[in-house]
Amino acid sequence: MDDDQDGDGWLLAQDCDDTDPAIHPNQDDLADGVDQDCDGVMDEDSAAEGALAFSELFPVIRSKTTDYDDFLELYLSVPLGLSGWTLQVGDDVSVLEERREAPGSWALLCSAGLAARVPECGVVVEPWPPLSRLEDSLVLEVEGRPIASIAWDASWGLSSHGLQADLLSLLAGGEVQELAAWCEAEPSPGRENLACSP
Ligand SMILES: [Ca+2]
Ligand SMILES: [Ca+2]
Ligand SMILES: [Ca+2]
Ligand SMILES: [Ca+2]
Repeated sequence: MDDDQDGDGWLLAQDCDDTDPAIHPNQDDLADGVDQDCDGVMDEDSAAEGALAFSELFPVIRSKTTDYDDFLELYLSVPLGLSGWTLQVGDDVSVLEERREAPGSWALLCSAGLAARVPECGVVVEPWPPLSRLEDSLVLEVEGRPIASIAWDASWGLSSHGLQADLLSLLAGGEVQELAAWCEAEPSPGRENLACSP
């Protein structure tokens, strides 16, 4: 019986892909959405601060009627996988699980319930954090390293809509800006944000 089909020296029990010799527990985990080192956390060795940014926030608001209540959107400047990452909202810590690869540069983070209804939701956050506490900050971390963060700002004037980052400001100078121009907006989950009008 062949216990090491790909010949990388790791048996099936430790090798999370025994058909690919470039995947085993001794590998560096590259920024590519694949867990090369089989630890259940994606891309943790290569994710650098600023590699992604929050680009939309839609907390629960009772007056909203859209299907997309309560989601977060991230803009990814490199094709990072997010499984095993953590999201801190205030004192609450949740774990991310990627259900499908991000289409293009956008990752949509949802509760398990919303992900079951809305196919664009690619990353389940468990448990879904209470985003309605407007005084909180949101910090996305991998293995204790913060990669992206954002803090609620009262000047955003959150009322009947959610918030989006102005894409042109978010990517000013070719780099992802952490807290660029934000405005109230209709939801555009998993799609390019429109520019905030002046
Ligand atoms: Ca193997
Ligand atoms: Ca392997
Ligand atoms: Ca890993
Ligand atoms: Ca990887």
